[in-house]
Amino acid sequence: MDWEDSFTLQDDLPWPSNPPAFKETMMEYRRELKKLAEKLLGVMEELLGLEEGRIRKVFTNDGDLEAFYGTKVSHYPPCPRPELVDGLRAHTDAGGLILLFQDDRVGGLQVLPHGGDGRRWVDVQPVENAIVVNTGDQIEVITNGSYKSAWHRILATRDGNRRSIASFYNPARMATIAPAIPDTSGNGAAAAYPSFKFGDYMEVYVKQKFQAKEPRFAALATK
Ligand SMILES: O=C(O)CCC(=O)C(=O)O
Repeated sequence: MDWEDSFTLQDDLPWPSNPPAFKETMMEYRRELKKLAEKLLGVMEELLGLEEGRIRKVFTNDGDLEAFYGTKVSHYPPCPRPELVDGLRAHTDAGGLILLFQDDRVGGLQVLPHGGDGRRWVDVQPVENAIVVNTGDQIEVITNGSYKSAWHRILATRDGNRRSIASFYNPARMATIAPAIPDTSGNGAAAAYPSFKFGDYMEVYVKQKFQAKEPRFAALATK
């Protein structure tokens, strides 16, 4: 259980009609964030030595499909017993690039840095007008582990209402995901990621979201 309420916005789903400016404002926000996500993917491609647009091509099966783009609006209300429950339990995100506009007053987001002992959570402090960039499991596969998906969680708090808006730029469900660059870890086959359809990955993810990601990759490798 998580101490969170949320709803998801997509262009082709019904939208709340109240307050009246909500839809127009959020549509514009989503448009701008989508442009930012595509720009950031371009920067990643350049840094990885991939041709321009390569990750987008993977997400869309070479332009035949539409990348998935959704926005999750969350509210973490005050919790009388925060020692018993998380706002949102630790997980990595399933998809591609996640752009998070988090509350600028009420904290709670923590990440588990790579290269640490794997147990020390670090606060992502609220910063006004900042967007937190997070990479999901599909970016880990496509980059062959160069960009690992980040473990994160939201702590429940006794005081304050935390709000956040997370925009998910993900592959199409029928897109085929596979590493697009060679493995540079030096671990050989042990570090290899499988190839699969994103929709098949999601079927495993919904059942195992709050567990280690490696068994999810392994489950897809045997399909
Ligand atoms: O609410 C947040 O700040 C992050 C939400 C999140 O991690 C998620 O929905 O996967």
